[in-house]
Amino acid sequence: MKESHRREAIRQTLTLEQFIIDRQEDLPPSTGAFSRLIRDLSVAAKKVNSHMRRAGIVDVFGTTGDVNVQGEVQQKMDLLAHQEFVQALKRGGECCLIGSEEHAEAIPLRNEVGADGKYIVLMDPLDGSSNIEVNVSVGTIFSIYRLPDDHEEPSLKAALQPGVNQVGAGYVVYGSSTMLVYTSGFGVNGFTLDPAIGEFILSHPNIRTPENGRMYSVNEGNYNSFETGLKHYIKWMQKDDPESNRPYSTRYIGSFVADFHRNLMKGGLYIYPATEANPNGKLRLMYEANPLGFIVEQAGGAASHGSGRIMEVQPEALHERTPVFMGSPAMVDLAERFLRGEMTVND
Ligand code: AHM
Ligand code: MG
Repeated sequence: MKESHRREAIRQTLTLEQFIIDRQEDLPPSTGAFSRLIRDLSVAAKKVNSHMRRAGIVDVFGTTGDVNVQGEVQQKMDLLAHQEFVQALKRGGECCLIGSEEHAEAIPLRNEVGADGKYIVLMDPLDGSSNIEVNVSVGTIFSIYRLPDDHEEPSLKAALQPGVNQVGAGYVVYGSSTMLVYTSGFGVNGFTLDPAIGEFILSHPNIRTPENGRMYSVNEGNYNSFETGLKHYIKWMQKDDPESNRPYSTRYIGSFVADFHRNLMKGGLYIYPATEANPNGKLRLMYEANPLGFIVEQAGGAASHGSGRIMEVQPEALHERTPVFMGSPAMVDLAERFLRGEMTVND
């Protein structure tokens, strides 16, 4: 993205809402339902942001004392974020079914008065929440599907669609500024929250990720339980080779949205592979891998589970996990080659 395009976009003060309405007019026939859905999500994001900005002063730190469906300790902010998004989607009426990382079952909304929404929203309301207490960036991730025509009533089965069926996906990063980045399958655009007016403003139009990068993000503490091909790839990235700009740098925040956002903008590779503790990887297919996979592909990148495209996986359960290799396409391609044993550290 050219800096001059960015500056021009900011000068025009195009709000997220206006941007979506403009786009919608380009794509008739449209009922405006998708625009309203994104607006509802953005309102919830603003509310979560406002809780987060006061964390440390108000009582949102720490755990609820419960364990979520993943067996992870639930943070108070996880629950608060989940409640804000569910409430916004219920109120908005465009969503018929929610799947949330913080809730064991899919949540149907059709029983709500007057609700006849056509969209399914799957989300991780607050990713990386264990980082909040130490003031590290966290994020929200969402994935949007249509209720299939043959499912008049929203059910878990209707939600189990492969990522290629997504009609929208996005994330919010609560970082040094708060940004919402989304795609509806026509490129990727980023909006920065202007706290003075409480609006997301188009600040990063048409985001493209670099073809290659020299940063990789992985929890290297798990190195001993990585498969051999991955060990070779990591050692290869650490090797001295000025011609190919090696060694690369490791950057790992431990907050997927933040690591993903940096790599998207600067080029790089995010890896969460199978490990001994998590034989299918740790990240969730439906809440984390598919939406960020859709975004990275729309920005010119790639998302693989090690031997194929994440978005083509047919999910069998709402909370299922997948290994993740996503980012600059040249780096994802190399990862797959190392995993197939076609390359070794000596290449
Ligand atoms: P969460 O959804 O429960 O917050 O867990 C997902 C997080 C990601 O944000 C992050 O990339 C990963 O877990 C870090 O895991 P690890 O501490 O094993 O490296
Ligand atoms: Mg989470």
